[in-house]
Amino acid sequence: LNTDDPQWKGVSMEEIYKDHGPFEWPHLPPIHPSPTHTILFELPLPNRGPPKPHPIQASDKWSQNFVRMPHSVHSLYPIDPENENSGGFRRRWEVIQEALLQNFLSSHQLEAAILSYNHKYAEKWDFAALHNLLNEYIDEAEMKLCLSSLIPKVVQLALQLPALITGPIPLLKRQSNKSISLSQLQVASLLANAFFCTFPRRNSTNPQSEFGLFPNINFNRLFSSFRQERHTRCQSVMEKLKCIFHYFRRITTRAPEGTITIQRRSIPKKNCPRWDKQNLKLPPLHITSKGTIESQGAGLLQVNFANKYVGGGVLNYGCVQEEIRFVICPELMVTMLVTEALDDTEALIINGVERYSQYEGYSNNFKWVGDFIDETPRDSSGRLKTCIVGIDALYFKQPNVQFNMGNIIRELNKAYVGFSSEVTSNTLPAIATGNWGCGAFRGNPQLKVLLQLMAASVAGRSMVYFTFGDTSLRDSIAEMYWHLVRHDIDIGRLFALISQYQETFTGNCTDFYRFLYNRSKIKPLTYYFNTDTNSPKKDLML
Ligand code: AR6
Repeated sequence: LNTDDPQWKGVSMEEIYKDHGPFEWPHLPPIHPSPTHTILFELPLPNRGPPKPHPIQASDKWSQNFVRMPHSVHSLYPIDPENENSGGFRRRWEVIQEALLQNFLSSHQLEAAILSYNHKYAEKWDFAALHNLLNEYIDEAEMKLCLSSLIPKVVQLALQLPALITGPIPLLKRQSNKSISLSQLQVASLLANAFFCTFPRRNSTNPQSEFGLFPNINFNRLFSSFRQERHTRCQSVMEKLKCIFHYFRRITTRAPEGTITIQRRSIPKKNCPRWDKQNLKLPPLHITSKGTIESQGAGLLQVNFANKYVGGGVLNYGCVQEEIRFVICPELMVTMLVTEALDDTEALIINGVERYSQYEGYSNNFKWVGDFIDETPRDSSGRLKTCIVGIDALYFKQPNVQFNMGNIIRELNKAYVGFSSEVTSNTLPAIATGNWGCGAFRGNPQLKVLLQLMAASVAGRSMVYFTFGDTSLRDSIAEMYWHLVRHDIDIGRLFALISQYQETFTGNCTDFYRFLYNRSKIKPLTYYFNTDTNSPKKDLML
């Protein structure tokens, strides 16, 4: 073990980067149109300025397989919303334009404008979080600046949607392998529309409705996430809103010029690896208690600890890994517009999103602390070389359920789908991950790290693991890792050991590593001795 730097164990970062610079690896081939890849801007990219929309001649598809756009000629609204059946209909986009093109003097006027084209929800939605942010949380001068300067710019951005997005946006539905590339400016306009809650058919809470299996996209949920009895969680809602306002400030000050690609990957279960038959060894591992996936995982395949409804609680009270990533890199939220809930063998890969905010703290203590200039270089298709993969772990109410082989295989397959790549190369970027499924979803990190390592091995990648401040977890994983490596335990054998553990399982998963040590021939010295006192462990003295 390397002991020069007490923060990390395993192989060095130089070895992980294989003597490349962090950004020398391509994650994806250049953007190229194909039946499974929709590109909403013109190629080749201009030398400067934002990409031009594609196609040049706008086309509007109002159907099940595409985003129902707020400016579609098919999106209609009753002329007399109080009395839908009497007065006929007009284009909803006209109502939206009229409502938003005004000088807002208060957050309540903004609320009234949003409700004027969402009449059905006037009684259901409240805007308590938005009111609290503007009228209590920030000072009066800031509030005035926001309403008089920022909001009109966000309105302009939202209303440019028909000029910016000229092609239909396909939905990334279940069991499909599809990609969409958009410019960052197009994403900004879509998010400005989400901010003003203009997307039609996306507000029903009925799971049977057309978009019942899609995440929320309109921001009304976030604007209403403010209840006094949830005081501590409300603070993080305020801070998330600050991140989002900051993003809009940045992109309305200077239009972003890059592009992003969203890719849904779906591998049928029958094509997932036979875990009992794998004879590959564990991949190289760098494990550290310091740093975060988004900062120290630069250039690597960064794991988003996702919800099957991507974005999780970002437009609600949620404020853990996924939600924080989504508010510091708000372009990620556009995935919520297009991605149907992920199935067991599906993942979502996003290339090119930019980070705009610095933060500190976590969960209830999360705070926006200021601007962040993202220095990540771009690839030849205009994407920042940031690659994020969303994989949703299982939620375990009962800890022992996670050792059922069905669940073990589900998590192995899920990680494998996220980590595998259509590019076959022996220099795939390593995975930057950590306690996936072990926070809100209550999994066991000692098990989950092994499952992620097994999937990484079969996918042909090394791993950088962040224990998020936990030094004893780092040490226990590093010790187990070297033990397995020293004993030449391959993936199939490790799978068999885990399944034996599950058979003898007594309902208490704290003895999992002990079991693994026991079943392999030679035990590490720390199995017998307390390292701090160098004395034999009492419970082993019998
Ligand atoms: N870098 C490295 N490790 C981190 C980071 C980070 N930036 N942030 C957190 N961790 P959690 P889950 C560690 O609870 O259990 C969301 O609502 C930290 O130890 O976010 O898979 C999603 O939308 C933390 O306890 O992931 C899902 O609904 C652990 O990672 C749900 O949570 C797990 O982070 C997923 O829950």
